Amino acid sequence: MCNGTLAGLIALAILLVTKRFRTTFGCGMVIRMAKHMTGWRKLCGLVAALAMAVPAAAQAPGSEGGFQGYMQVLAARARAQGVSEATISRVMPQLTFNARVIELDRTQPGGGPAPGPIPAFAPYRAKHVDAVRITQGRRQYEASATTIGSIERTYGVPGSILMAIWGNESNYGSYTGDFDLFRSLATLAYEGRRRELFAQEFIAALKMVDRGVPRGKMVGSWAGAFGNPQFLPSVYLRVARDGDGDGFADIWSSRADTLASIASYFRDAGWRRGEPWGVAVSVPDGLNRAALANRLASPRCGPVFQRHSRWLSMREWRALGLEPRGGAWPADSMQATLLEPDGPGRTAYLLTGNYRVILDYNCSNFYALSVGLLADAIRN
Ligand SMILES: [Ca+2]
Repeated sequence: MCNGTLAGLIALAILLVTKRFRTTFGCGMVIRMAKHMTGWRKLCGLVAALAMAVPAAAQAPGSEGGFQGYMQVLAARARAQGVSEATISRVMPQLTFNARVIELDRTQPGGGPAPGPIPAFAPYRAKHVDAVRITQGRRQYEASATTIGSIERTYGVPGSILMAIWGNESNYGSYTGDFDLFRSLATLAYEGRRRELFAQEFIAALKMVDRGVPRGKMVGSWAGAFGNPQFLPSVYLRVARDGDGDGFADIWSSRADTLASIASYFRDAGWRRGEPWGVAVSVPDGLNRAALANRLASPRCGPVFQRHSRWLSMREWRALGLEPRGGAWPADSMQATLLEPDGPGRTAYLLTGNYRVILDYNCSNFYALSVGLLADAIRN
């Protein structure tokens, strides 16, 4: 059906007599199109032709008018959740739609066409666990040794893991993003692909300002993550900690605050003190993988967990002929799943419950393996 036909015809009549329309689009083209149509189809065709002639910004879903209307909805929700009027009126009236954010979102997994086959892990590892990142991690670790000791005692998370998260998220703070967070979050909420998620994060960001975080600090990635650990606003509100005792959880410029905040995240997500994240192993030829398949479907991050075997104890894995590639076996009773990221015959990993905590931070096997391997390299 052709909607808005009457309004379209009136607009068309006005435009047909304007010089601007004739020069930018050309009556001849519309008339040529109309000759091939009859009745309502002709009317629809004329209106469609008119629509093409109107600048895209005036009619696209990302229009400024629609965005500003949605801002009123978000402001009402924020008020209902106790955000102060001062913060709302300070932040919201200046916001505009950011088309670049939507462009970037559409290049993400889930934002465009279905992904192809899973790539090999080895090239990813070479890029993310490289000599420069290891050396920088060791240097940062040494510079923070006292702070790290205190954080390890308080939270039970190894400093090497904290370093590896920091290194993977922002290359130890060297890039943290320069998008205005409110503008990004409001745009992503308005666009609507994951509206509820981003609407909630937008309101959480307002609450951060209410809590005293300077407006100028609210800068980060296009997707709304910010600071050294690339937290989302709701994560900041939940776990950010003041590690250096100045009263402010400064995950943008304080190393102690950054590391304490990552440790706080990991403790909350269930990190078990004293346990490894996993161990690299060799798998014997002829291991019956079908018998080890995981038959549980995970409600969250399904494709990530699908690649893991079912849980067995280290003792059971040893009995099946697996061998650690350097280092010793973890405790016999510890449970682990098997992941062979590059298939049989290549390095495989036995992964503990602590690996799941890294996945909680960022649900990707390649990410979590890189964090674990970078942490091991920094520590050794
Ligand atoms: Ca602080």
